[in-house]
Amino acid sequence: MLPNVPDFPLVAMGILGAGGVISTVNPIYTAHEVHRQLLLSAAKVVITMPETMGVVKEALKIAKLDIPIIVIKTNGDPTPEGALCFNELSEDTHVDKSCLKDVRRTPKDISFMPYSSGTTGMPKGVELSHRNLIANFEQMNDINIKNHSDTTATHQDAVMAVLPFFHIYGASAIMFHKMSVGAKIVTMAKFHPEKYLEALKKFKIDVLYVAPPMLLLMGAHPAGTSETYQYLKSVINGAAPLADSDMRRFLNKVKQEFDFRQAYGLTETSPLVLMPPVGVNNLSTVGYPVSNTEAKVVDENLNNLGPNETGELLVRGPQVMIGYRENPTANSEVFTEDRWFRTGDLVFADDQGQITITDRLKELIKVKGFQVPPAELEAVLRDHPAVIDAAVIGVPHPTKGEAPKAFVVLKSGQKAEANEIKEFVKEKVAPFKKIDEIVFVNSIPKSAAGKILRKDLKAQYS
Ligand code: 4UV
Repeated sequence: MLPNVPDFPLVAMGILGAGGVISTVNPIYTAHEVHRQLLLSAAKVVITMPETMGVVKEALKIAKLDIPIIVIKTNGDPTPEGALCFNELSEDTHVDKSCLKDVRRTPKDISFMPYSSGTTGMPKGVELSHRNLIANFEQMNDINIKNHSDTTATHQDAVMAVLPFFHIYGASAIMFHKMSVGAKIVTMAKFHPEKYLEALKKFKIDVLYVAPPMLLLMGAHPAGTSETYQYLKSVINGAAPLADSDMRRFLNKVKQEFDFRQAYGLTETSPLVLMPPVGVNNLSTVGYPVSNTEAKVVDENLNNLGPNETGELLVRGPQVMIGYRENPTANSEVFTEDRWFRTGDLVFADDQGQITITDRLKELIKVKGFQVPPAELEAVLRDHPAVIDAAVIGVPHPTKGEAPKAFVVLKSGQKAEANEIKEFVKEKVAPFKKIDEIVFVNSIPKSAAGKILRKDLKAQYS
């Protein structure tokens, strides 16, 4: 449970070296959110900052767990009570190495377990094996990301790591992959527009990974000039759909030639599955399947569709997760019998097989590229004493991409203000998940099987 600090990769590689599994947690999560992940992942130790130690302690209490906490200190403050200090542990040269176990792992062993809600329901542990990740790094190399991050005798590429390492994008594409190709990683623990723009110039950042809100900011912020972007060689956008206008505004600011491409991926696919080759002309496409990856577009009955027909994207390849941890029901929903993985995204492929993402079939909401699972917010809403039922959908938002909108049914005879319910939710979830708008309704539209008919809500209220 860490922000992007330089110790993060040390912790990550240390866990792998000790034969452990890394499960990352957003450091702005509440105790309510953290306790769930602690239990689901059967955590053995928590590594965090002194600032978030209180939340971790509370989460451990709710989860009735008693496991060690290790803190990373960025100043000389004393180590908080009840914690071990990472900095002291890693500087201890008197460790008796003979007590370290000889760790043997196979490519099939789990290495990384971030959380994703997938197509439906609550966040689930995504089991990624060593092979999944290594395969994806090779696929990234193959699509020419490597050419932009080669370390030579005279040059070392510099990559900005502001996208969080706790999310698959920052963890895999930036932290692990960039270490594997010898690039320099410049970490930024908290996003601050001016400092970020200044850092691009100061550290001569030439490889940049962004999500749409960052590109929007880079195009519009007065502190971002062509000088700010003078070292850029490669910019890759992913995690959410990018508005054409935001992309154009940014491209107009950069006055030299550089490689701009959109990549598509998911937590469940380590993440990269689609990316255009260098020199793509069509900037809104996410290109073709990366090497050793199969992709197909299907209708609701899983029948293959032809070129320019929109349907769900299914993929198969060595980067596709082992499965959701201890969740056979969710696994049977996302994997077909012949192991095609259902992405829950609507796409079409043109005559050349070049793919464009058009919409999301799954219920997941993406706020600034971060996952907000409606089921999670609905569960919190139903915990409110005056609420009997609730449904949450994503609606377009000018800066965040999407924002959660809730439909709430009150218990008969009960009264509650929208603001009070919003506050109730705010206390239980991280700030980016907060509900933007609440609409009181008499009932939630549901299928015969009891599934919320989000499409109907969207059609009626969006
Ligand atoms: O599971 P997740 O939160 O994972 C991600 C991963 C993003 C990427 C993208 C390119 C990379 O090179 C990389 O390393 C990491 O966000 O959310 C997965 C969902 O996000 C949407 C889509 O709905 C996925 O199912 N999404 C991801 N990339 C794009 C996108 C994109 N380029 N355009 C539109 N939607």
